[in-house]
Amino acid sequence: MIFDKKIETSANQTWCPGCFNFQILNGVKKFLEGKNVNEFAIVTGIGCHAKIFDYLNVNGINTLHGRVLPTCLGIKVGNPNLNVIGFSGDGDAYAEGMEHLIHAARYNSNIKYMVHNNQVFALTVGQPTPTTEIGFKDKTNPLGVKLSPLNPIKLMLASGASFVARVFADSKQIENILKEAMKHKGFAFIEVLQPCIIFHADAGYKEQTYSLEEAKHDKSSFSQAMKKAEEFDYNSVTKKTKIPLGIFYQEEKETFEEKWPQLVKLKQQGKSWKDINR
Ligand SMILES: Cc1ncc(C[n+]2csc(CCOP(=O)(O)OP(=O)(O)O)c2C)c(N)n1
Ligand code: SF4
Ligand SMILES: [Mg+2]
Repeated sequence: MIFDKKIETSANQTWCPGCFNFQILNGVKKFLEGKNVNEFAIVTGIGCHAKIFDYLNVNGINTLHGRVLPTCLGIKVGNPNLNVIGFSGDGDAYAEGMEHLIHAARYNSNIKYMVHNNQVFALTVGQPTPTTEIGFKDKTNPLGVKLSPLNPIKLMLASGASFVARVFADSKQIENILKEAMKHKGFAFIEVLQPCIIFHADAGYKEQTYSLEEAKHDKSSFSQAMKKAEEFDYNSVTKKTKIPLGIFYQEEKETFEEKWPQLVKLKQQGKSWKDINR
């Protein structure tokens, strides 16, 4: 079946009016238009971000909180021909699912992964996550967050990810980065700055962003990528803050699937792993 313009399901969309998740949904829909539905699988975690699962007419799994990446890997190993796209929240990816994130970068399976980073556990009404800024207050942290935020871009670079990108929750940026990620052979990590208008408002992030491509950033240079990653520390935004967007780093290297070419061959023959030992 080829996607027509109605990629959406009839599910009632329950994001808050004006939520930036709508921008992400629209970007993904644009990216999927005209493509074959049978070639895709999507996986989501638990949280506001995960509702995207209900709104896209694509097969997949709305999995457990923090378990998007192992679920993606399971699908990919089960059918290496599928284009697998995972969607997580920042809590999902950087708290509950942190161990999987590091190993996904190491494994370099050919899966694409988008993190909706709103710097809060939004669905559970706004507790701080590992990327929440110092000073953020809520009922669970009445004295304010004291810990420095994690920098996921630096973490992904250090973990060996072969494609590391950040975009703002803008439908055009989502569509474009998905196109680039899909062309990439290997694990593609895409962080999306997605303000939560209820629990973590857009404190002027968009205004402080700039394009790495326009700044002529060399995405093949690991040291340049690290320098660019350090420009934004996820703390409060001021007029001096610079937030680079685009591809920080891209490298061609052997994928998880290529390490076991027998797997792909077996699948092509309609056989499974069990047949190896027969
Ligand atoms: C293992 C586990 N821990 C905690 C929860 C409760 N829980 C459900 S949604 C959620 C917040 C999700 O936050 P995030 O991943 O950032 O997604 P967002 O809602 O911000 O899109 C939490 C903590 C859960 N369902 N499972
Ligand atoms: S709580 Fe925040 S992330 Fe969740 S739907 Fe509302 S605006 Fe969007
Ligand atoms: Mg969140």
